[in-house]
Amino acid sequence: MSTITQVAAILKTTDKELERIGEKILAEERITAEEGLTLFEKGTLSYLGALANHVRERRHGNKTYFNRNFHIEPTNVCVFTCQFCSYSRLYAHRDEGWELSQQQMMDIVKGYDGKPVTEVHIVGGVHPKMNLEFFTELLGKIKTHRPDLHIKGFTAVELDYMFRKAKLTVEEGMKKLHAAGLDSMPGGGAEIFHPDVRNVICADKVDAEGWLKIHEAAHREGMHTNATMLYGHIETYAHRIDHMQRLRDLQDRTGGFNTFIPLKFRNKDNDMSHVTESSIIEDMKLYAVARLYMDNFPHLKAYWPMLGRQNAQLTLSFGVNDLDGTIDDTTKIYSMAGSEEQTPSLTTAQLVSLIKQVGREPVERDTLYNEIKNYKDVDLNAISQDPSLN
Ligand code: V47
Ligand code: SF4
Repeated sequence: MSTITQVAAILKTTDKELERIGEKILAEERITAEEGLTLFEKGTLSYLGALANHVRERRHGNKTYFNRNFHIEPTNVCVFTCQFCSYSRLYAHRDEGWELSQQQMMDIVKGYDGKPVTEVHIVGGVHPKMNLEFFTELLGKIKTHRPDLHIKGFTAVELDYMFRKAKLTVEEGMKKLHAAGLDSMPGGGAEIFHPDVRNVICADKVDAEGWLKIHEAAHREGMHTNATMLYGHIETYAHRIDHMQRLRDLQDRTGGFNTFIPLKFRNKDNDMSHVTESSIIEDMKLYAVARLYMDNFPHLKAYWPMLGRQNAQLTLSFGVNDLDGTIDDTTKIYSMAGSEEQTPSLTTAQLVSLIKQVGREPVERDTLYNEIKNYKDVDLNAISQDPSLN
């Protein structure tokens, strides 16, 4: 059955309100905040999944993107006290954490010499001594060593702190980092924008307006950025819609966002351990509504280290068209919060086969979604025996 027939069949069996929203989506009309809320409240998994899959295939066909990247986490020492964070150590307890020197970070970069990675993702805690100067120097060193490596770095939370300490405006700070070699920004630190939730889970870091202002400045500088949403804790459906609405509004103004990345709250070893994690069904519904609501975001990403590999495969039927990357990493932010993925690293062959196993077309991309290689017709045995893909 084609997607269209499938969707049509489902639309017939549901209530009038859902049917009307579904028809709007099929006609490529934007849905309102109220309609988004209705999808969360009344949409069944199969209904939302069929619609989201239709939209995903309308945009991207069967393509599922990934990139070859590695992460650097400069420190887990952090001046902030986000309740959901299992990873940070306060400055007063910095002996329990780690702080990498520029040399140590350059050693990590040099460890990838000759390997076909295209991106380094740099993100960590907010350390009071790792300032704008420290990071502009680091960016310069990375670019001198490997000019073609795309540097995606720093959440709006880290930048807000750095710019304020350096007494620079957001625009001035962003120009400086861009000139030093920063190519784009990841989407972290967004959490839930609504103050009723933000003031409970991460009261002391940059607020919604500050986060959005930094991303807007990056877009005006000609850089692309991502946006996240930490979901599945104390927020309501209305808070999720409010969050997505603010992002959709900014995207209407700038067009600078590449990817929306819902991040599932994990509850191990943090101050929100009493909060039950969301079910897989709720996770899939969230991905589907995100695909339907964020109509001006080209890409929807599932971050497999947090969801687990099989659930990440499942999201590919609920609107997702990107699985981040091979990551090859010592990333601790999720393993410390209870993710199944204790060693978040996949070879290219493993990632390609995960995507192929669910009938999708693996496409290696760079950070800006330029296609590097389509693996549709590549034999899995050939991939696993190719040393450059391990
Ligand atoms: O902002 C922290 C999240 C984010 C927990 O842009 C948690 O490509 C779940 O933003 N349970 C940082 N999540 C990571 C991030 C990211 C990751 C991958 C790709 C990109 C991208 C961005 O991690 C934080 C916070 O929302 N986080 N603790 C937790 N217990
Ligand atoms: Fe610091 Fe980020 Fe953890 Fe918040 S989530 S405490 S800003 S490392």
